[in-house]
Amino acid sequence: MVSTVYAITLVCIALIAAVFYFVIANSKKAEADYPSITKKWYGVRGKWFLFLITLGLVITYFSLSPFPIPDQKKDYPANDHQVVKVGAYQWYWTMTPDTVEAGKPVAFLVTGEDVNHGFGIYDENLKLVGQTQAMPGYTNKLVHVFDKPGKYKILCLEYCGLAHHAMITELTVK
Ligand SMILES: [Cu+2]
Repeated sequence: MVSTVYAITLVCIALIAAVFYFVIANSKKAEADYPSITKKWYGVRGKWFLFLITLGLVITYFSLSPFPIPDQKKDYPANDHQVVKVGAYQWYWTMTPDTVEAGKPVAFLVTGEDVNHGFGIYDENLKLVGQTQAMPGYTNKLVHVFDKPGKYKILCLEYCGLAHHAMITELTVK
């Protein structure tokens, strides 16, 4: 068995060496053909580049509209939003109120009270439905409409110290 593997290894090494030899031996000859090849393929490369840029812009436009981040300069007044104030601490959340209604927009005003945290809302199947950063000195706004009533979990999305994993609370959607 060992000698068979040894023989196969030797054959493979010889094959790879032969490929290297072939490429090196033919690289000199091919240099004469370069001008005609480069003239043709540089044109193709330019068009391909433009195509990729255009494709990237189209994909970006359609995957980001509607833009998922709400306007941070806007106020989200309590008369047409359910406003929930969220504070992130090492290692717990404060959330007032902790119950909202389904079908109406909820504006979460999220801040970090000590270090950076990540405010993540998960549904009952632990699928992420919305998230924003919780940063000291800033109030980040997250607007979400809950389609389904239920118990949603709030988890921290940014490692913030020893008990990061224990930063769990619950949001009730009626
Ligand atoms: Cu945290």
